[in-house]
Amino acid sequence: MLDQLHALKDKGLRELEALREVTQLPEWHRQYLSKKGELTQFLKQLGQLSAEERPALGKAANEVKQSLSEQFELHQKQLQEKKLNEALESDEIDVTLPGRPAPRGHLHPCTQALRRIASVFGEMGFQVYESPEVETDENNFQLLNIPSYHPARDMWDTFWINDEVVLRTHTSPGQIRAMREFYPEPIRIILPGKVYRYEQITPRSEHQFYQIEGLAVGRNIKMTDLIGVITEYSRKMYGMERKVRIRGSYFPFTEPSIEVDMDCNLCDGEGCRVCKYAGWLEVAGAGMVHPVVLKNGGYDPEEWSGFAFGFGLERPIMLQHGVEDIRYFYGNDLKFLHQF
Ligand code: FA5
Repeated sequence: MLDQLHALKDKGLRELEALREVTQLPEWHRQYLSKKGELTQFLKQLGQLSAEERPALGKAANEVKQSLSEQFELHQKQLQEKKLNEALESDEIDVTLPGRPAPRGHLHPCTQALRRIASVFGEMGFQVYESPEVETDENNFQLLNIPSYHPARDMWDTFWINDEVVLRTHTSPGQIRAMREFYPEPIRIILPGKVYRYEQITPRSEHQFYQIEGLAVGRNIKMTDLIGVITEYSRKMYGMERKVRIRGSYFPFTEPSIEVDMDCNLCDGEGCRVCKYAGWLEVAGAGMVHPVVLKNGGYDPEEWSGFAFGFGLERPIMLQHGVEDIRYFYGNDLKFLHQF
């Protein structure tokens, strides 16, 4: 019987070696190692042996079973590897090559700054309010105390859609929309967005740029509140070392009016093209909301007061990052944009 057993082993191994395809393996396994396989059938005969013969033959049979199982797994692994290699060689797509990295974009420097600004003002309790870029002459000018004959219109000439509709020249018309929407509640909002001007393009002036309007309306709001908010904002945004200068100014929709300048770090105050050789760059207009504008928004100026400001977005970024020409922001040059 021992001879029979060894013959079974030799036959199994020989046949296993001869197999060339993975698909042939289950049949071999069924024939030799399954419950109905030849080895199991052989083991069943052990019961007929005498008690002396049985242990030696049982042991030998188990060794054969183990050997066949090991060889089966080894051969299976080899055939699977062979199949994979053949597939890789014959296939046009090599799945083992590293993938092409997808280039990751990032936010435009203006969008990054807008988000940061919204968060800094958010900490001071200001909500973001959005208003349209295409505006009526009435909102953009008339209700802001700029009638059709007013000389201030020259400063803010823009692109006209028709006689009554313009691309807004500033974010200030949003003040009227917000007041009419929020009345009679107090207001604390910022209005970020694009504005358009009929403008001579220079290193510091574009014909389209971003502004961030701010508006606070309430009882007892004073100029000192405005200056406090602007100072806090500049420090949080640009650091304590940035100098801010406040000058008296004029806007038809604020009274009194101020302008806010930042020291020019492009030239360290020496004077350059961007700051027009002044050492300071004008970054915002502001003031106390004019009583006529409050009234146009629905608020009684005897009871209510408010402040408003309008920042340009690009100029402070120019100062912060040493950008020498505002045109870079809209030139779509990736060499510029990748730096932010
Ligand atoms: C205004 O637009 C007023 N609406 C601001 C305001 C709001 C005053 C609320 C009072 C109350 P001004 O035209 O100065 O003001 O523009 C405000 C800021 O926009 C400027 O300080 C400057 O930083 C920026 N700015 C103006 N023109 C340009 C331009 N052509 N290119 C880039 N930035 C500009």
